Amino acid sequence: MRESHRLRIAIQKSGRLAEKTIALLVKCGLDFELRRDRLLHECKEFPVDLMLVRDDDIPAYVADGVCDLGIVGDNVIRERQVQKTNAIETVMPLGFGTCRLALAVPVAMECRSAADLAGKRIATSYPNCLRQYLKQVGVDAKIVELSGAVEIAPSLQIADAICDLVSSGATLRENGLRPVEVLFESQAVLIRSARALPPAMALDYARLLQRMNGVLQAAQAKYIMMNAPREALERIQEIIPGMEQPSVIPLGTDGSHIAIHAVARENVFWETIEKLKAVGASAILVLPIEKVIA
Ligand code: PRT
Ligand code: ZN
Repeated sequence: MRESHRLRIAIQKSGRLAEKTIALLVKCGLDFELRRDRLLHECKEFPVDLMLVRDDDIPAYVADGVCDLGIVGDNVIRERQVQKTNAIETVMPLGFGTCRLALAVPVAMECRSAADLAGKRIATSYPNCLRQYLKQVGVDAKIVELSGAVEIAPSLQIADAICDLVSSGATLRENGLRPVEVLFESQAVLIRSARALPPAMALDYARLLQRMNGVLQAAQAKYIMMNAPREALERIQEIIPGMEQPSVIPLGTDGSHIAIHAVARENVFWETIEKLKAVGASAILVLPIEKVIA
């Protein structure tokens, strides 16, 4: 058991999740000096230590209680299937690192669904997820386990198809492959150890979680201001996505025009602004929000 009463969070040292994980923690007010040659980083002003490790090791560190929290791709959790032991819990999705685990085949191969892969060889770094999926859909195929560069397996003729993470799809295209089935969608998630935290640490955890929620909600939300004819107010409330009760300020003395200030819980796209203009709104300002605390 650890002696320290500081929360310890396992995060990816370098790779696709590293930068956005750090950015999220900084927005939560954690202040630390990153040194890639160091494993543990103490945050100033908040009792949290960061442990920088390989993403594949994060579930085990959290499950074993070496760390209390972790930020890792849901795909890694699924593949490790650590959750089955009830040692870790997924707290919430974090909205970055989005990708999907997909089955893909050479463009020229006749294949419409997983069923057409019966008797074929499928290369993957996700053997557990693939095995479970093939069982679910009742397809009997041979799994060729590779630790990387899965996309070149068909051209090397060591497999007929692949099962790999896809985000933009460029890697598949560059290798003459096309997706046929999506096994699941994934993104970075916050995980925690299922063990109860000592009371002081539980309080720090609750504070950190509130900050994280505040940052994630703010990422979507926008503050919007505009002027409009008073009779357009109802239409405007219908147009703005997730708009809460707006502040309405009369303009001038005849009461015919108003200024509207409001928080939109969802992003405000150009289409929305065009609709607002069409009902008579003008001087429309859309501002980012840094934190949302209910
Ligand atoms: O060194 P370490 O072990 O920590 O890192 P790693 O090399 O194992 O993982 P890394 O950094 O590549 O990915 C970390 C996490 O990012 C993954 O576990 C996913 O949760 C998430 N993620 C999001 C992705 C992708 N998108 C992704 N596109 N992980 C990998 N890829 C790879 C994919 O395997 C394929 O080779 O990118 C290629 C496909 O990308 P597109 O954009 O061409 O489709
Ligand atoms: Zn890894």
